[in-house]
Amino acid sequence: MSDKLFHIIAVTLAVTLSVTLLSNSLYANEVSFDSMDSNGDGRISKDEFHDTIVEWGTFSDFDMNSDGYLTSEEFAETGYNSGSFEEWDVNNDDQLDEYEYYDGVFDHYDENEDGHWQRAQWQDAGDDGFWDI
Ligand SMILES: [Ca+2]
Ligand SMILES: [Ca+2]
Ligand SMILES: [Ca+2]
Repeated sequence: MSDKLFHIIAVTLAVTLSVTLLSNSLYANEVSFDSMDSNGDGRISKDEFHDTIVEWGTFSDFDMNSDGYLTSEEFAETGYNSGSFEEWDVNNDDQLDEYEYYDGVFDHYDENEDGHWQRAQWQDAGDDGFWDI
């Protein structure tokens, strides 16, 4: 193998490797349990969830007319049980604001109702595609 060819192969491998590492770390920053658990106690409180999720903004994906609220029609697109809409609409104005929506999502997966997500509950949200943002 010529030195030049070897050089080209080495550079190609190095670039491929760094792109792979970079994309993995970006992915990890966006959706890892640990990055969300900002106080590192091994569980995610509702506040920790809110702090991160508001920045990611999955809400806006469903707020089709971008008025800051989900109607029952917009909510139907989220894939959650349509019966949840009234339950999540805490102030009964027939629409969900961002906090009502995220509170509803959080409580939906907080199956042991301790106000925190353990790792398995975070994973359940992932299994439902919640982190596919
Ligand atoms: Ca925590
Ligand atoms: Ca809307
Ligand atoms: Ca409401």
